[in-house]
Amino acid sequence: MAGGDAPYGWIPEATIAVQDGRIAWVGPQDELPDNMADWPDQEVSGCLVTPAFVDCHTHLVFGGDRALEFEMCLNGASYEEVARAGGGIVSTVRATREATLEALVETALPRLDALIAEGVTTVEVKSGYGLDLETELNMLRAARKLGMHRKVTVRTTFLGAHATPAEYKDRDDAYIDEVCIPALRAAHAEGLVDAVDGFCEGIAFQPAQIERVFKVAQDLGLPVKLHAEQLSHLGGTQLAARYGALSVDHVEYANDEDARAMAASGSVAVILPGAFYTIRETQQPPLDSFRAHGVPMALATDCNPGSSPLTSLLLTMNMACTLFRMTPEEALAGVTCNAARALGFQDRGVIAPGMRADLAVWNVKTPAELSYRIGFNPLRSRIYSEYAEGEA
Ligand code: DI6
Ligand code: FE
Repeated sequence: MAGGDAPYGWIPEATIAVQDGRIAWVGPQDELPDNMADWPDQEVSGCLVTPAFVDCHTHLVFGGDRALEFEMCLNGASYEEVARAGGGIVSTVRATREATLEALVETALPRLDALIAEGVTTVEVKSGYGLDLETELNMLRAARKLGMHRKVTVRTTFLGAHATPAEYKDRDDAYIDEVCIPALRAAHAEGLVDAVDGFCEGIAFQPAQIERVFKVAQDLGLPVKLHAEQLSHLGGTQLAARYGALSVDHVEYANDEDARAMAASGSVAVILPGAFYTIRETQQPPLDSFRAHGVPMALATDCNPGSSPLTSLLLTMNMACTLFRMTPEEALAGVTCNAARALGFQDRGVIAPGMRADLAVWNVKTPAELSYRIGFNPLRSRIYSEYAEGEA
């Protein structure tokens, strides 16, 4: 599987030459350059090699879980009753504030291991369940530690503008100015932030409030991304495009004008079927508009304890195809090259010379099998190129 004109960029009977952790050459095995012919080789027959997977949108680090809330809802409780009973994001905030840094790492590792078991080598992890300065920093410290405990690349995203905490009830603006922005500055000063995100939604923050956070991100030289148009159309996508966002995520309620703006800004549409499925949303993201305007589409688990307790990119691919009619070729690009682009990486997600040798070897005959199966993991092996220094 490499960049090229064939569907999926597929090269049958291919050879991939690797040197110092990077792809040196890829092509039909009978065209291997002579100067590489005596390189040590590893024969893998009857399988498919793809770029290793990238999960570009996760909330992997958090305290507690929301299983009880799940049960309450299925026993007929309304979202409001759940919230009054202390459920929702608020309950995760409480558990996350009570957790030690070590506990945040220990509870996230099994979720990360589930992703790694399906060929993931790069994962994005957001803050957003602390909603006070120290806990937001602790979440990002925990995210950084995940990359020391496992052979993966971790990208961190500051999401202080995820929700307004109870102590700032009905004082959203004060929370943005007194907690969110100071926490962003402190996290950046500690080297904990690779990008800045926000939740632009009626139940969270208005575009003008998000823009105050984006202005600080811009001053700090940090790229932005945004949870936008998930439950309604608030105009977050246009704001994100104005700030050249790496990605706009969820986008169920985005429209053709939004797709046009994203194409102009080079933003990636990150499609999150796990949340659509869990909250039983009915509005589908405008895939035809993204296709028509050439907006790259990525897929991610959005792993979080409330709206998407999902730790499988393979199932995410199947959901995107079955629920949104994404093609298997789009789905594979969605968890490789487009997901890498949503994180600002240019050195992974494609098997091509100069790219990191982050690879996944699958016991399948065709790439479509990766999206076709439900709850089956055909991974044979995962190759993480820890020797590839820096970016290409
Ligand atoms: N959108 C979502 O669906 C999650 N956050 C967001 O910005 C919800 C997170 C949770 O319910 O814990
Ligand atoms: Fe999310």
